[in-house]
Amino acid sequence: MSLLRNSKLVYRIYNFFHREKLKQNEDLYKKIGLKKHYAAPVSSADFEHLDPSLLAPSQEVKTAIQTKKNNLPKEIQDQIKDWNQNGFAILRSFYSDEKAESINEEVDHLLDTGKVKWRYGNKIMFAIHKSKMLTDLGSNRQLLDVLDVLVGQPVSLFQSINFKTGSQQRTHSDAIHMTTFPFGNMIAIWVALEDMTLENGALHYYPGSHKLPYVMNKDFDNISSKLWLGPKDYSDYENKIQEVLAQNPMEKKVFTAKKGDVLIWHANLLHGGEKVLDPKSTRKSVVYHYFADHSVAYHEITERPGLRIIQGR
Ligand SMILES: O=C(O)CCC(=O)C(=O)O
Repeated sequence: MSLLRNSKLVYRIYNFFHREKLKQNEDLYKKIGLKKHYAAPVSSADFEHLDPSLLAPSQEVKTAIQTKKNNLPKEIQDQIKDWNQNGFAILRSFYSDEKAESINEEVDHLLDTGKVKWRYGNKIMFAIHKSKMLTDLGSNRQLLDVLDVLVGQPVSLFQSINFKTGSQQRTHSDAIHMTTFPFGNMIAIWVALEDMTLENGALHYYPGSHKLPYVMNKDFDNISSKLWLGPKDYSDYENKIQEVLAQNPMEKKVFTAKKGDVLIWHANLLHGGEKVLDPKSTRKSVVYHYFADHSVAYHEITERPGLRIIQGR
């Protein structure tokens, strides 16, 4: 990591000028009695002494969520019924082939017109800020209802990542990138925009792994100081996850999805991208991440508060 990227001060100055986007956190800090400036670095260490029930959904919210659940089509209720045990759910053919194709055309258009750019090699980050079509795909009414039901409270779209080739990302939990207090109030969906094969770097995941303890900075000795982020690299985190899996052997599943299928995963479900065996293959997909509205949102590894831009519906 470069010196600038490792400096807490740089992030703090940036955050200072984005108070509007940090308003949810600011209000929630007050509610839970956390004495912290809205622009200040924040990490799991800040919440260790706090009771998660401080931000538990009210009875009114619980009742509204139960009503939503009862109103979901029977087919979807069946598809999500093992969520608590598995930490994932698959909605087959949730989007039509035509919808997936229109998104692929939109992504090409965004790239051709320079509205979005590749980041970190093969990712398009936050295309939702440039495309209503992509925002709408991730804010589909029925989908949001399902996510609200799974998290147990209303969630809003936060971020999108588009891929045209396999990510080949090593196994991780999103909770190291997008974290909440209380834990578990982030949820993600992954949409197949074409058929997946064993050659084009399909997504993999470990059913039940969401029940493993969250791996946070302190768990791989990534301890920050007042001015600097912790000294470890992201690969140290990935190595730690391999250690956790060696100590807790689990079945790995590879999602050979069909175009239009959706995989939903829990904030702490371990997942990643398989090796791309055919270098000429494409693997078009989009991931969306959502935060519960009534949770503090932050990025554990960079200790930044979550700048929430999209209010969801
Ligand atoms: O699409 C993939 O292969 C992995 C994506 C992923 O792990 C993520 O966005 O968290």
